[in-house]
Amino acid sequence: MSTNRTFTMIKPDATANGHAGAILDQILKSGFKVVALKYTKLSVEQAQAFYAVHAARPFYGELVDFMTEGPIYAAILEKDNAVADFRTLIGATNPADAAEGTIRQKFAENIGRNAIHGSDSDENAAIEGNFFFSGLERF
Ligand code: 3AN
Repeated sequence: MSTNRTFTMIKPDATANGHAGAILDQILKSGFKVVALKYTKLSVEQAQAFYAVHAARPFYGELVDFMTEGPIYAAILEKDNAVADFRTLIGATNPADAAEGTIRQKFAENIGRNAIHGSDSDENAAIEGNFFFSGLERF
């Protein structure tokens, strides 16, 4: 059921800083099940396409540079109310505003280098999951 799924990336900052294991542990302990998971590195073209919705924003170039600077973990996750519950788990976009104990409060550097992505709607969760994973890669 797509309404029970979300998509995430552990971004290059958190991956390079060795936080991926702790972040995955917190995700799993919060009740999310892994449907698909891969360790990969986005090309500039892939990052531009993934963030095309932000193409007009002033931070777009910076965002593409950041998201292509190193490898990431991409995953589809399953849980009741997945999109909203995952946004709560990761915290506000700006880690300075993120609630205590959230992934961004614990692991993010700043609003640009903010450790983790979480889909903002069921529709985008499906689009983003399809961007990274074929049907054969989901269990
Ligand atoms: P979220 O990831 O919390 O849904 P969005 O969709 O507003 O936030 O932004 C997408 C990504 O763009 C963020 N995860 C962050 O990496 C980057 N971003 C957002 N706002 C800024 C900003 N003011 N400066 C630099 N990067 C930003």
